[in-house]
Amino acid sequence: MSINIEKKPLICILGEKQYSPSWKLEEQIVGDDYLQSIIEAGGIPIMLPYTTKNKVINEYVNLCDGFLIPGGIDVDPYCYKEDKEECCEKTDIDYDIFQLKVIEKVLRKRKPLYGICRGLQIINVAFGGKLYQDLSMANKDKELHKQTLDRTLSNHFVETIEKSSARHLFGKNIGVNSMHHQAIKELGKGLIASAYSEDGLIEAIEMDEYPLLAVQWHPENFIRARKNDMKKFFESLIKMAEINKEERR
Ligand SMILES: [Mn+2]
Repeated sequence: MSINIEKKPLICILGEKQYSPSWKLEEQIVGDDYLQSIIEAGGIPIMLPYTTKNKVINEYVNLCDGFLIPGGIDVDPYCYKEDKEECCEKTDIDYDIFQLKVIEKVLRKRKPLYGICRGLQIINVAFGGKLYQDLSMANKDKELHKQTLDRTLSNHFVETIEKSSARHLFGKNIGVNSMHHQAIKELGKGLIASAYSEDGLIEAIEMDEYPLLAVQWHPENFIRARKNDMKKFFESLIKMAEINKEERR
């Protein structure tokens, strides 16, 4: 059976480099839950390898119909004009530059852009926003947001704001998992905060009249546990990618 690429939208996920001690070489990876979620929601996942080469990024941005920035390491505070504090964990400025380039090019092409966890944070930074380098700097309970529970279980509630995409997809109150130690401190210009945690952190961002949605939690892990409420996040990305693809014809 052949896959009909004409019909299904191509969803680009940004890859990440990881050193493999057993093979003694660098590998590029994308988490399996992201890939499976995109497949289940009706898209074809494609990895954009971590590169800062404009030509390569342009080719992927032209090729793909929707873009997903996954979770990952901390964004270097240099990107939002702050000195790195000790509480900030591992960063990689080249990785940030790679993702910021992708975001800029995707926005210029007006293609759908979705983000998860670090994805939300780097999108916020791309719009000029700032982050808490650690939740201790926000006087928040770190355990509420960095759960010890299995990733397929929810750890706190979020409330979505009226008339937002987040409300439309998930309803007013949802239980979410939480694996972050950073969060949005200042919202980027042009972004809307569309969901808040019970202790007041921004847990979702979106834009008016642009297919952009990012969440601080990990919907992809719920899908593995067959909790299909979170599948709507991916179905929404694929729907936006389909609409965008149609409009370009
Ligand atoms: Mn959280």
